[in-house]
Parts: sequence; C-alpha cells; structure tokens
Amino acid sequence: MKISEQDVLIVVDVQNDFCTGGALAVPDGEKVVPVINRIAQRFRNVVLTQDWHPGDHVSFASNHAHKKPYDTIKLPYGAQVLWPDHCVQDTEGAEFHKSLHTAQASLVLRKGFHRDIDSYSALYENDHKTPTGLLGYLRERHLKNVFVAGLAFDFCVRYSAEDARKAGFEVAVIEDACRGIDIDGSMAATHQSLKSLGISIVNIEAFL
Ligand code: VGL
Ligand code: ZN
Repeated sequence: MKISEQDVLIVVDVQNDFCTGGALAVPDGEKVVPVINRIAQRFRNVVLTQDWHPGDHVSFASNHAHKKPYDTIKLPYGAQVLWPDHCVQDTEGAEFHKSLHTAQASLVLRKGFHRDIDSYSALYENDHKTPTGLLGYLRERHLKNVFVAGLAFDFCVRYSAEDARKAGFEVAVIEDACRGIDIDGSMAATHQSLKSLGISIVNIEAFL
C-alpha cells in the first residue's frame, strides 16, 4: 500500500497506564510500540492522542461512593464505565511509553480533561457533542484517509475510528497495531460495529 499526503495515522493513547504495570493495563499493551514505530515512519502525517484526566474525573470509580472499577453508572450523556484512576495529568502514568517515537508527530491531542465528561473518541467526547478539535485539524489539513492504531482497541481506538467514519473519512484500523481490554464482549462488539460502518481492518504487513 502506498501512503499518500492525504493519509493520517492516529496513534491512540500509547501511555504507561495502558501498558504492563500501569493503572489500567491492557494485556500486552506495550507490544504495539515497535509496530507503531515501524509504520509511523512511513506516514507524512501522524497524530498522537493522550488520555489526560484531572484527579477528580467522573470516569474514576474512586470518585463515586460504593462503586468499583468496571461498574457502569448513568451520567447525563448516557452509560459510563468506571475505571481505575489512570492517565492523571502530569503523572508518569499519563506519559507516552518511553520507547514510542513521538518526534515525527505533528499534533499531540489531549482528551478527557473535562471533569464531567469522559472522552474515548479522539473527535468527540462521550456526550457525542463536545468536539476535541481534531475534526477541524483533519479538515483544514485536507487529510482524507484515517488509519488508527493503539490502545485500547475496543474503547478509544473503536470510537475514534467510528467518529472519523461518521464524519466522512475513509477509515482503517490497523488491528495488529492495537490491543484490547475486552469487557463484557467489547472485542466482538467492536469487530461487528466497525464492519457495519464500513471501516476496514488491516494488518501492518500492508504497509511494509
Ligand atoms: C481508554 C478507558 C478509559 C482507552 C481510556 O484509551 O481506550 N479506555 N480511558
Ligand atoms: Zn481514560
């Protein structure tokens, strides 16, 4: 596959807290790092996202009485899974994995910084209304084809890919450059949903 000027790689949340030993570790999360480094060097346009929560964030189980991680609560915008405290602003857990090559990224986009709204997608927060600004960035830079990799496949990768597709981009998820959490069948649900939206699933060998 030839990568064009209009292609962009969105690298989702490759942060310490999502890797082994982190607060919300995705199994084998760090294994995406060498894979992403390899493909990222082929892209002219790379965006990194960074989950970036205040300590009193609504998505943390610790901020709700009688709740534990992975419980679900109802918020004004709908159902919200509660997580262990993770990616707290300015902590080591929120830093990118130390082996991730970050230099060639043109944008580092932080998300999840509003206390009362979580943000899985890199385009819209979980109320599906509050924009992160990434859509404007992609459009103003005339980017057309979005490739998504990173963590976690069944949360932030999934919703980033879906929102990009709904906004009219061609979208592909690079499956072997992702790892998932798998809560309540979320991996299977993600595969199904990506397919029904016309989002391609590709493997890194397509780029090498
Ligand atoms: C994520 C749960 C909570 C992710 C972020 O990056 O997929 N998942 N915050
Ligand atoms: Zn988060």
